[in-house]
Amino acid sequence: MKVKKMAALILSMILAAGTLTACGSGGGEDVKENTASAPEEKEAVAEGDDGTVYQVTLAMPVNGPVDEKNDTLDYLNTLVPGLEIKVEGIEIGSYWDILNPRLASGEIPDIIHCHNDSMYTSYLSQGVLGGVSPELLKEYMPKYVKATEEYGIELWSLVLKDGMVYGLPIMSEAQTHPFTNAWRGDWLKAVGIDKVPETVDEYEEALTRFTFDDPDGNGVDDTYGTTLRGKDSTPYLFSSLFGAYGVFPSMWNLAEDGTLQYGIIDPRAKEALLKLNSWFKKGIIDPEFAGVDGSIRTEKWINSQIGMLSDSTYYEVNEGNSPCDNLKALTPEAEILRGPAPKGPNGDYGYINWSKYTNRIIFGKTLTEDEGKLKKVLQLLELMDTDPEVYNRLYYGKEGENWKRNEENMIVKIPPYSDPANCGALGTNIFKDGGIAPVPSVKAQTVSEKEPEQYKYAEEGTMVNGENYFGYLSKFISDDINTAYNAEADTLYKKNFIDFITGARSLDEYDAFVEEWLAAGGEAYTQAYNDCYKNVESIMAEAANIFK
Ligand SMILES: [Ca+2]
Repeated sequence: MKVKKMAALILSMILAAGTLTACGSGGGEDVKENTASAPEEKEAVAEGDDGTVYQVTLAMPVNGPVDEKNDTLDYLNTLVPGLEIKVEGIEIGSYWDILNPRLASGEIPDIIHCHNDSMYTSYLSQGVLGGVSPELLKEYMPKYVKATEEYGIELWSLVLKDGMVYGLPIMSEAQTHPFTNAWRGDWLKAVGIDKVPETVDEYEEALTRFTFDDPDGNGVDDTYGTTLRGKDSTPYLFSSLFGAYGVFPSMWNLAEDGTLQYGIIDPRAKEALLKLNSWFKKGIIDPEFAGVDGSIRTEKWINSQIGMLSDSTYYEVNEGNSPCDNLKALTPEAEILRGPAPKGPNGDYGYINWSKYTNRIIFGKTLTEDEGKLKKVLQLLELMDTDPEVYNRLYYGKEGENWKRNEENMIVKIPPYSDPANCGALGTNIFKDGGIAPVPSVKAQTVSEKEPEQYKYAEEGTMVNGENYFGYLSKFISDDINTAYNAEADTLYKKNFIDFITGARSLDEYDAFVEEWLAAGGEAYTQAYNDCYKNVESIMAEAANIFK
């Protein structure tokens, strides 16, 4: 029987509360909807060359205070003469709840940050959005278009319909290599292991010793090797272990006949489950894992209840993030090491990666209806997204006053601006939780020079490259198909995977489970996915053709 670390838990909760305050949701309703209007004084906004001042509205999700008059907005209004910009910073948790009724009533922002695929398809079909011709985009946003050529020109398929462009695809290189397992280096040393585990067998040995050899040296049997996100991320749970057997269960594989097949169909998924089931029986996986979500997982790590953080992002364990700072606040001697995905019996290994296709900035039809306004806004977006000086000013404030570069050449905020709660008057919270669509080179000059070292394991292995697994196709699948699949087949899949790991269902019945999944909607979904694959290929070809 494991002893619960009550004192540690309580301290963690206090720390978490402190972090919340520090992150500054700014206290409830005042951030619900911060409408930051341009200042009333007319001299703040210059007339454009056509003698007109166009009103422009940006809708952005925010998670911190944005004062009505703020420095970022004042600066934004100086960038392109003839634009008077209004920013609607809407609290991220209620973003769609607030936007949807407004759009339905015809109150449409000109620029909308869109991190929800189904909202995009829904707005598009409702006629809320406006399309821009690719020629106009190329003329007014040449640097942005050039950056997409380098990143992957097919990206435009995310915002393309019938030859018109309904927004900007956001480029996010970090999404193409996010995951890396993290280890407690001090625990490895304490149990006599002198290197970060690299194979399935070495993982098993370390997790076993973490469970039974008192790695924290307190004389109490109170630790496990690891926990898994059985509650909120079953399809991606310990994906690197599945990778060791050559298959990611919830990704798609191109079969020899040219069709896409869901990972769970591949019998190698069963091999990985057999291994996980044996580890569960051995007691080296947290027995509570079925109820563990992302935040409980992090809490167990912070409280030193587990020694390996699976499916962790490489940046999650950096200084400035809770899995690093809160762990070290409780256990100052804790050492965090990143490591490779476990190598399996046939030499396969690798972490899952999301694809390069991520979110969108979308255009309201109010923007595209007036070409004079549209041209100026495209110029504005070009400046915001491709000029590092403009980007840094909008996202961080003034150099030397609000931010500086550290020894790794990374942008760090100067206190008190490191706390978003103190940035209401500065206005930098406007773009902090969503933002516009900076090109990769602009984003790259803000991060640590050590980043490539931190994500190197995510790019290693035989299983890498998110595009190889077609997960991005769900961005193009209609809502009703996704909903129908999620209602039955996907629920059945998640329940059975947990049961196979715990042994509640025998893995002798794996083939029967696959049949049940197919019958419950898996087969129809596979067909829809394959149909989508064929369509998307032509949309991508069109995108590449238009923008080349
Ligand atoms: Ca112990």
